[in-house]
Amino acid sequence: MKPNRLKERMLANDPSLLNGWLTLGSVAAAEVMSRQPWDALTIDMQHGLADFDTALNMLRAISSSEVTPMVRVPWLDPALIMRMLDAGTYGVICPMINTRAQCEEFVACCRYAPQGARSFGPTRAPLYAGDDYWKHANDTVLTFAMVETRQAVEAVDEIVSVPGLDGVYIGPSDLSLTLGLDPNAGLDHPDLLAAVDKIHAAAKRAGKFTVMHCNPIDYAQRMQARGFSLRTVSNDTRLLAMAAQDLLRQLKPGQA
Ligand code: 3PY
Ligand code: MG
Repeated sequence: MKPNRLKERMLANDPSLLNGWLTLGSVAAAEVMSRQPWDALTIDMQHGLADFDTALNMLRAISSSEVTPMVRVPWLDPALIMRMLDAGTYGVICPMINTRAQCEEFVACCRYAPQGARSFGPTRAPLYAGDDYWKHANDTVLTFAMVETRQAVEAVDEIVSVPGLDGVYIGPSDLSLTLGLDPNAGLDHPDLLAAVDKIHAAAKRAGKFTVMHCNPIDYAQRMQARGFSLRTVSNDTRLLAMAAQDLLRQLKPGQA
């Protein structure tokens, strides 16, 4: 089976790993992004614009490069999680995991028996991964539970102890909301940072990876010192808008 380069680099504790975030639901944007030296690219099916067919074609675009393809599914929905796995994603990020039972259900969806309850029928995955996909998928495909609520922070030790879970993915915007903070402006609030540090410490104690979602680029720089396994930085929509703004500021000073 084609190795999961992201997993290999995370296991090697490479501190520089970056994940790009695809919200536009655009195959062309996914293809362009996959030609940049990201370590992983994630198709956001929760808040992004991709439906199943588009996400499938985005996976095809990404997997014609060396970048590891991942998907954030819209919810803890076994049917869609298993379809995205069959479509060949090498990582699944599941939002709003608040309890150990939800985490167990999520991981079971991603693992073939005897470890889990994933149904067999990997239609596209072997075309990308190789014919022995089914034998090695359990150890290769990454599972990340999003810890992004006050409730999840309180249950974090139970969540991270689920066997087969590879790591936690911290969503600072939802976490801010449930802590009573501004989801855009509260990113450096001490209460949020204390919750982030608690999640990170629990994951480390359990031997799991931690991924931090960083929308602003300078936030990703500030977060590097905290030693996350992977940082998600910005997204395709923002990058396009920022590049256009920068161009217009140069060519139409005073107007943009
Ligand atoms: C959050 O910050 O809540 C996220 O889900 C990141 O996309
Ligand atoms: Mg969220």
